[in-house]
Amino acid sequence: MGYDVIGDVHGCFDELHTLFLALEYRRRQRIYVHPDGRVPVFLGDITDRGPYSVAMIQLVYEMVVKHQKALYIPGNHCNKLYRYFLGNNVQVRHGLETTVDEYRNLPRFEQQSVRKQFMELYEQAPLYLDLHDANAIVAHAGIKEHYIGRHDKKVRSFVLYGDVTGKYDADGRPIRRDWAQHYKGDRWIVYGHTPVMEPRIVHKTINIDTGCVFGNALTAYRLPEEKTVSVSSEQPFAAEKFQCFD
Ligand SMILES: [Mn+2]
Repeated sequence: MGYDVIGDVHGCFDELHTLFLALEYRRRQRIYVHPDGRVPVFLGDITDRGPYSVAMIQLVYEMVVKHQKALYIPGNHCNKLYRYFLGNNVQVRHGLETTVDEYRNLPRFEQQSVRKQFMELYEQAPLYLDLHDANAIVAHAGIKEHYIGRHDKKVRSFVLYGDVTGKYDADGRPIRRDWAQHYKGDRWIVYGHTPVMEPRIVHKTINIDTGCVFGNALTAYRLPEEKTVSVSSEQPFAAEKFQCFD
């Protein structure tokens, strides 16, 4: 089976459309399908910050739940949106405000349908994916080798938020440990979550969050080919959002 793992979309529906065409998918009614039956994998954070979060929910729901032509795992933004839809008292900031704005501007019947679709998508999603036939694990913020197979609280927090220290830098961003440096496994770990200017390969890990919503690019990682495909972002560039590694 061929997989196309797609980095954090964050509501950048137009760039996703362009990426699907670059990957030779075709639009069939409201979804995208590949003539060779390749499977798109969304690695979380499909909404927030970008212009079309509601359209992203509808598309991913259709592809994953309704037509079962794609796979999806949640990111931290998905987790927060889910808690918002549950009625929990979450802070509507850090990008969630754009999704909530779009949602509140929908007619009531459409609000109900979008909320129901997202909750169903989220509830059916595994925490991370083991793509056996591609020898790869897909997890939103990555995963340590000895966490694979586990689903406890510690692993759950790691795959959603990454290897955070609980401390913040001068700009208020969480300080993270670089878990990828210590990865020694032979399976690919495909992840996103931390925006980088170029796909970042360390051992057999690859970060494909190339910060589309911050004006850089949207990236897919193709397996088993081990090839990245990127398309340019149409969003304004925000250099300060990108992580630099030495
Ligand atoms: Mn994230």
